[in-house]
Amino acid sequence: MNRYLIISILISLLLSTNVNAESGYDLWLRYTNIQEKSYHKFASRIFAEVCIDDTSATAGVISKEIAMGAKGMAGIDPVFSSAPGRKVSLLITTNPESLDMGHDFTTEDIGELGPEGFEIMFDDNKPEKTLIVAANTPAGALYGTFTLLRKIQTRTKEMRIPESSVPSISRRILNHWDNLDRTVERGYAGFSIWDWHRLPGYIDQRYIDYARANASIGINGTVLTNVNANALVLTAPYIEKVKALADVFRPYGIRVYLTARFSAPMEIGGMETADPLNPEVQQWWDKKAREIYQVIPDFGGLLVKANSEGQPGPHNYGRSHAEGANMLADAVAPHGGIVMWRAFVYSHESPEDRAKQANLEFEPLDGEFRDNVVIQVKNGPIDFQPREPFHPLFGAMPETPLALELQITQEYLGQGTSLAYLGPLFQETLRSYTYRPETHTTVAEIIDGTAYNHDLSVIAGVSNIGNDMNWTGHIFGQANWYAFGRFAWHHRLMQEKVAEEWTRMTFGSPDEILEPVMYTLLDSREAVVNYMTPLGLHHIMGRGHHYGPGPWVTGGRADWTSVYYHRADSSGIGFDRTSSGSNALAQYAPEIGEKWGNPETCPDKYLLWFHHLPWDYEMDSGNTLWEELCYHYDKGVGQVKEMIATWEQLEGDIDRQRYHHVEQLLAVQLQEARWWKNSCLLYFQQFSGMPFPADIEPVEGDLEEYREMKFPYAPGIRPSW
Ligand code: GCW
Repeated sequence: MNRYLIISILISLLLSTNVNAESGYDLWLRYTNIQEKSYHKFASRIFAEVCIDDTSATAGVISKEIAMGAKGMAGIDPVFSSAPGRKVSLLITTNPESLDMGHDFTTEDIGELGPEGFEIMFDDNKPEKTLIVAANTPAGALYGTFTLLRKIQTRTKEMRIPESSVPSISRRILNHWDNLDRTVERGYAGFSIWDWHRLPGYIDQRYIDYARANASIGINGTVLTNVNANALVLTAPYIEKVKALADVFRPYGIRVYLTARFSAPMEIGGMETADPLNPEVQQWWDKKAREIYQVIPDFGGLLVKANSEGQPGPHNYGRSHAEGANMLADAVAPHGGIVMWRAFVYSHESPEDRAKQANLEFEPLDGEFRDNVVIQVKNGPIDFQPREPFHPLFGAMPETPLALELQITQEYLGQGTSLAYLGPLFQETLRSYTYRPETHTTVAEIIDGTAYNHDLSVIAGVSNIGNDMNWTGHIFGQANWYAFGRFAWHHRLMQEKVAEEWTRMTFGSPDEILEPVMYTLLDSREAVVNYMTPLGLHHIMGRGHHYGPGPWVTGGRADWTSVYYHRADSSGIGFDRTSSGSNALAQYAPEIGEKWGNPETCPDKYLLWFHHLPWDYEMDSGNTLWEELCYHYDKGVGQVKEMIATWEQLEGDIDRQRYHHVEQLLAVQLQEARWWKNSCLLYFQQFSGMPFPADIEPVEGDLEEYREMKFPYAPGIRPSW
């Protein structure tokens, strides 16, 4: 063998044993070498001499990021300076007024960029065009820098590099459902990344990488703890640990928030009550807030789940949610903090349809909340299903800022084994028309504050992050973290664009990679809807762990059973939420009620959410409802088969490690899709009494066996379940 061959084999061996390179740890921030000559040349020129006209800690983050990007993508080490004036190729400045641009860039524009926006532009005045990233603050400059790096990573043409951007929503927050013992409720990517035991002394590199990843997509807040809260996190030793994290995150523009257990004054304060109208309880919270802010001056505020699923709250003392929220709001207000009070409140003791309960509880309180309270509402009225209509609270509380809570972790969409890109789900929710106050008002405009003129705007995503090497368990789960951040920053983005960005950054740009990965992403959520809960079915997953199908689940709390939601019987299937049923539809604007209230005009995707219809109901397609249901389940399985075939085209084009990871998980997903289809169709057939269409993949298996399957060690659940 010749010498050169041996050396090149050795080099490739060395490269392939670099664990981080292909484990997925680097997420979308891979900065791989640019192959295309023109882009390579452009990157080399831009990153040659970089001036960062800012002295904050964030400037250090910016220069490190640029150094990494320049080295990785163009193979160069930039020359950095901090004094503007001399000739540079890239100027990053937080003093935009000092620029002598002489063209359309004015101080006025800069004013409009606010505290987080940025502008990227070429200074045409200089012969060798300088690229400028200008912002009013270090955070704005950081977002501009990441945007520039993304543009180069995604091979945006030079002429399309200029951009001016301001976030649509001001607080873009991850919600971690992480417990202090490091288990993660509904977490499918290992244990919590917060190593509470070793904090504050030990700063895990993960914290820094986490902050970097979030900043790169504009996330500016993180609630560290589970909404099913543990009061201990509010004690002094934990506040010190939280401070250590806050210090790491600050230069990345990220603030920390915590969940507040409503009964904390009793659990850690030795008090007899947590009644929000009791002056001593109020004083306890005031003092607690002072203590937190003394240690963490930019602490974001508190997130609260009260009087829901066993959590304590103001109802325990006969007080309203407004009285509870306002007490906490008053405690944090002097320090600039906010309270995010969740609307996910329902009780099995109430005879009302669970889908109606949040509106019944919160609508009457509109106008009673303090200015620094935001009501955090899940995207739909039940619970993060593969598909739900938007929550009827959006548009129903004009006096109160409402936050949108999305679930990034795939509790109900296949958990850690399934590929389901949630961009379409996020987009569908954000763009839903509420008809309040105007015909064209969307959910996005309710939450960004423009519809009803609110300053406070919040979007939250329940995190899918854990200590797995690749962060999210399934590598494609990273796309959902990415998509949440991108939509939070700019809620009018197209989910296809987000998918393309993520794909190019994660796997590279050549067409032979881009097209198949995009195809797989874009079809995946609808595939899951089809094989789990088509035509508006919902909440028919396994009890407690929510893993796999469980349409037969009955007994115990009615609103935690499947039969409560699908209502299948010999007369038909679906939940009648029209005026002849629970009338949940009346909580929407009349235009929506009219359209969705009639099965002829209700979109198929919501049909069984709002209607109980006979098995032989004739669908638009000409099929009976039963046939249509069978075809949807079958289609879902077919879509997973196609995803597999598409993925197989990538063998050899994607590194072995990530290829094989996805290949194996897709095989599991296919088994799960068939399991869903077979068990649901066998179960529902008992009621329809109708045959399966001859042209679907045969329905196999034994219903009894499916019912008997147990998963005592499914991840993400509380030991008490
Ligand atoms: O989706 C349900 C989950 C619970 C969760 C709850 C909530 C944190 O099954 O695990 O509790 O919602 O959002 O509060």
